[in-house]
Amino acid sequence: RRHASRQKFAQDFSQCLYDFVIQLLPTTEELAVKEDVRKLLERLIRTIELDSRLLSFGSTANGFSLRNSDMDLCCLIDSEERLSATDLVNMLGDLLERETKFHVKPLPHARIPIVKLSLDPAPGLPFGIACDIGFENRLALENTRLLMCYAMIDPARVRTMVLFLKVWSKRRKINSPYKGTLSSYGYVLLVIYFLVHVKSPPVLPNLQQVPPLRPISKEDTHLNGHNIWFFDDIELLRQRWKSSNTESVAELLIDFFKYYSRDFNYSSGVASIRAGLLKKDSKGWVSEAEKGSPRERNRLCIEDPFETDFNVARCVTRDGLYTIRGEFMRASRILSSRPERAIVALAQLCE
Ligand code: 3AT
Ligand code: MG
Repeated sequence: RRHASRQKFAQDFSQCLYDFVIQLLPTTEELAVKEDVRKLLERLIRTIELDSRLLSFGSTANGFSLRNSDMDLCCLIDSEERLSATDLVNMLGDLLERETKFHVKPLPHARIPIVKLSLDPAPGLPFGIACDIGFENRLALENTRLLMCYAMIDPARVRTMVLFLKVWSKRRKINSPYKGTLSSYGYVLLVIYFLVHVKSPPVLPNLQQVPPLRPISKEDTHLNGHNIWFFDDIELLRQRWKSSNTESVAELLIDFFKYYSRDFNYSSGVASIRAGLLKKDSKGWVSEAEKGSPRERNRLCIEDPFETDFNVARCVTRDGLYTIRGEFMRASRILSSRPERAIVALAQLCE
């Protein structure tokens, strides 16, 4: 009877998750407005740099976008002689200020120089638009493409899990790197790590380890010294790769919360979607707090798939991690108590 009731709950909860996530997807109208904005900005940028392209990355491009999510744009310049990112940010800032209705905030001296733009809400655009434009951030375009490929292998389970966790982490207020918690990008990597390396049998293959169909040269696989190769022929992969894991999205989510509330070793482990579970020691990512520094860098360690010396979770503080783990435990508790109705569990989770 226990087993049957667990099955029943998982089935209902899966359906609730699908229904919940669907109504949070961006409308086609919103997507069209965003694409128009991208084109307009691209036209303007070309008056400064003729050979430039403006590409979308982040959630608008990887299939993990929620309604009203911000736009991440990256400007690529194909000409040989180009202005520095700092000059570009200043010039573009001035231009957009003059020519458009956007509120413009150039940040020429940030670690990655960007121009921040926003548009006030208007009829037909009830939440306005927030947009960041960066320059030459080719690694971000590649990691966006990697996440998109993972989403496409098993959209029903992967996208539903990721989108739910994004909403959940925002509602529970544990999705702001500026305040010591984790970025959306970090949560997505935790989900993929879990589906590739923790679940057995795995739900997803490791796209960075699938052998290439034909030999490829080093120039084709490296960007700024980082190996960015991954298997991206998704059509082929969908024909050949069939996961023998048949768990429902609800079962996977319940297990996800359980794993990150009690099984993942936060003090010594590094989650790497490229290489599985690694050790902080072996990457030299020991907590700076332990070395007597007030700056806390490596409480939670998530390796970037390409920039492997970069800890995506470096902004997570001791308190931030405590809060995040507390939230994983809370979610796990709610789901294991299996309330009478799945919809109640969902509402409680996102309270
Ligand atoms: P939202 O829908 O905006 O919440 P998102 O998927 O757009 O989620 P982010 O805004 O966190 O995710 O990040 C946008 C992209 O920027 C994702 C990734 O390509 C890049 N990025 C973000 N944070 C990092 C990071 N710490 N290291 C490397 N790339 C990053
Ligand atoms: Mg974003």
